[in-house]
Amino acid sequence: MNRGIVIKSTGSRYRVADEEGNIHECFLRGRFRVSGTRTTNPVAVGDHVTFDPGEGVIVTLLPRRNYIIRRASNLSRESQIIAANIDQAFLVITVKMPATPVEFIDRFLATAEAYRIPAVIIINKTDLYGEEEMARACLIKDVYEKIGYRVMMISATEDMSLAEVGEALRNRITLLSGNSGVGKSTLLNRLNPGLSLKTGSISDYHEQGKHITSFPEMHPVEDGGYVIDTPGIRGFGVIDFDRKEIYHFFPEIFRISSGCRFYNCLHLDEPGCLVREAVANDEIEPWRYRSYISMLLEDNEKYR
Ligand SMILES: Nc1nc2c(ncn2[C@@H]2O[C@H](COP(=O)(O)OP(=O)(O)O)[C@@H](O)[C@H]2O)c(=O)[nH]1
Ligand SMILES: [Mg+2]
Ligand SMILES: [Zn+2]
Repeated sequence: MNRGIVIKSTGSRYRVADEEGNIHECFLRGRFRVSGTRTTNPVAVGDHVTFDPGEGVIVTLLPRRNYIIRRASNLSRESQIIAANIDQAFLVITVKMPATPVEFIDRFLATAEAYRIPAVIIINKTDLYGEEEMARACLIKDVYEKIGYRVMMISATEDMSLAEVGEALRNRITLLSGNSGVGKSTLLNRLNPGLSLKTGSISDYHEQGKHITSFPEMHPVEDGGYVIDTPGIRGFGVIDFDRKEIYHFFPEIFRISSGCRFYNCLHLDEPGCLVREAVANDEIEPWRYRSYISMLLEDNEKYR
């Protein structure tokens, strides 16, 4: 029996890379079951498996360190596993063409925190930035670095700081996210010229339409490791936050919250709230607080 990692899944067929990097096309026997999960797909990219290379059959699923899910459909209670065993999540953002809203960044980071997956922010297209946009990019870098996140400023097309990104990807499984058009495919192509992924907003649009029900793919990076591209999937998919816990996933808010007067303070309008005080004193970035409140109130509606 060989050990391998699933690098592509189409629902019924699985592409498995063994420890030498050789590729095997495999399937699951009809009776293959994974106990305790209610998912439409028992095996996902990133899964470690044992398989029989002669028959091309996946025999066992090895324990997962983590996995991320989305609901199979809006009406369904079943969920689909997007990927398993993720080491880190990279969010590609841009200040211009298109401008990524900070609330989008904050939701992504909060979800990564909830999954306990380290997150990194990559600010791309710096070659396009004038003085004003560069100041904005530096402010974003500063705000998130102070919270404790790693932030890189790059240009995928001009080859600026790409070695740093390549280094951070080495020997890890990385989920790559970001709005359409920020340069994810361009970045991956630069890091692994063998990939030749389609780039440009038009092909991207097509891909999103086409792949809505499909599965993500893992691409090898040159010096070892894999990047999971998630066409048509927004970041981590959905997560059902418990509204009382959302602030746990904003590290700088969580750190300060232990000093609030009430142990169950939601940092809305409670007396003796140190979080609001810190926002007023600019110790907490006001946009981060607004993102938190926005998630909190949205959740509120959902649970009413
Ligand atoms: N000027 C500039 N354009 C870029 C950069 N990275 C990507 N682009 C362009 O942005 C568009 C969208 O890139 P793409 O990789 O398809 O974005 P994706 O939707 O995130 O995969 C393409 O026209 C790229 O050539 C960059 O660093 N600088
Ligand atoms: Mg793309
Ligand atoms: Zn408070």
